[in-house]
Amino acid sequence: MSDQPATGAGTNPVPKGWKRSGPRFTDRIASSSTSAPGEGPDDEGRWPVEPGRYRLVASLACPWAHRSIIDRRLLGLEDAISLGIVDPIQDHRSWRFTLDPDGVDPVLGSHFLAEHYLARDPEDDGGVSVPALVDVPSRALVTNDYPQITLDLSTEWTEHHRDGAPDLYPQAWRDEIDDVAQKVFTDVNNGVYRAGFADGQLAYDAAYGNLFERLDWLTDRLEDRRYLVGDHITEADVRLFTTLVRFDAVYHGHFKCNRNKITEDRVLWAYARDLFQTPGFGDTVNFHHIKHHYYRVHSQLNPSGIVPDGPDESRWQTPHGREALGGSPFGDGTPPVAATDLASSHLAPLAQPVDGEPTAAAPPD
Ligand SMILES: N[C@@H](CCC(=O)N[C@@H](CS)C(=O)NCC(=O)O)C(=O)O
Repeated sequence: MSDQPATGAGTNPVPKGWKRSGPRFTDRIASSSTSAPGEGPDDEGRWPVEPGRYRLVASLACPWAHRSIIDRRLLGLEDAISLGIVDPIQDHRSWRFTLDPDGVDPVLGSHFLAEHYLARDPEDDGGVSVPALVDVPSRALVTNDYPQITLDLSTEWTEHHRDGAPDLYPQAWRDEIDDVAQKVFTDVNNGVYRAGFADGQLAYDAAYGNLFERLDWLTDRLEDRRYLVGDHITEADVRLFTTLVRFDAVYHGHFKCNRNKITEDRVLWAYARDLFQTPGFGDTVNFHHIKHHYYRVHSQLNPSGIVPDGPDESRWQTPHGREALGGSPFGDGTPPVAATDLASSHLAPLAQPVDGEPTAAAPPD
């Protein structure tokens, strides 16, 4: 599953313009690696699976990183792969560990994620993105290939999954998951960015048209089935959720995706709330980080830097009624039990509005 924009998506051809850069470091951590424990990648760029060796660096604001946070929690990989959370506000050196004491990541000992991109490639100047998996002993970035990262958490780390972990990428459903995820990526996950960063009216109109056509398609699909593919949560649901949960708070206004809100779509709103209320989803959503990132970093879209107070987050906890459709969230498995405070953590340094703070670099995505 490549997660690259397909051509001919939707019925509105998207003119050239804003384009996602794509991952540049595509090594994998894979059980098929022929490297011994402690060694680097084998000839195929595969690093050995080793609990405790790698650190996932993520932003709670970022929808692409959010996928890996959800999967890690659903699969119970917290003890195997540690998690570092960056400040949602980048500066000209990109993602920072300013939420940690003294601004230093306690495991990696670094101030900036960029240090690990440079440890991997001293010539690297191609941008720093999350999510990133870092090899703790060498401090080098292993991969920022976000679509592959989550698939590998599901399929390569099985030996370290918790008891009762769901199968997020079941063999029998992979073709369908890939197909749905590709459509969702092109028109929804990436579609909101195409609309928000469109460099002209035609590009915006096309992205907007494709986005809402695809949301209508999803509404039809989810009208009488609880999950996107099969009868329990899969990777396809994780990928759709991270965009839906940001939609009304950010994409509707900030990215001009405003035909309607998700709360105004009976089916998608119930579906999104069902997932939100499932352990592993809502408890990883940090609206504070999400809103502060988008509204303060994209100064070309929001020059004032004012962060909106709404929407009312309590609505996410209202009854959704989707149990009546059947299915069960974890299939034969069980929900994660370990608590997480990601939804409310790492707030202190952001709690004070900062007037005249340094202008953040405006990343392309
Ligand atoms: N850039 C990655 C996707 C991940 C991504 O866009 N992450 C954003 C945060 S939501 C980021 O780190 N952007 C900073 C940058 O690309 O410079 C890709 O297209 O492969």
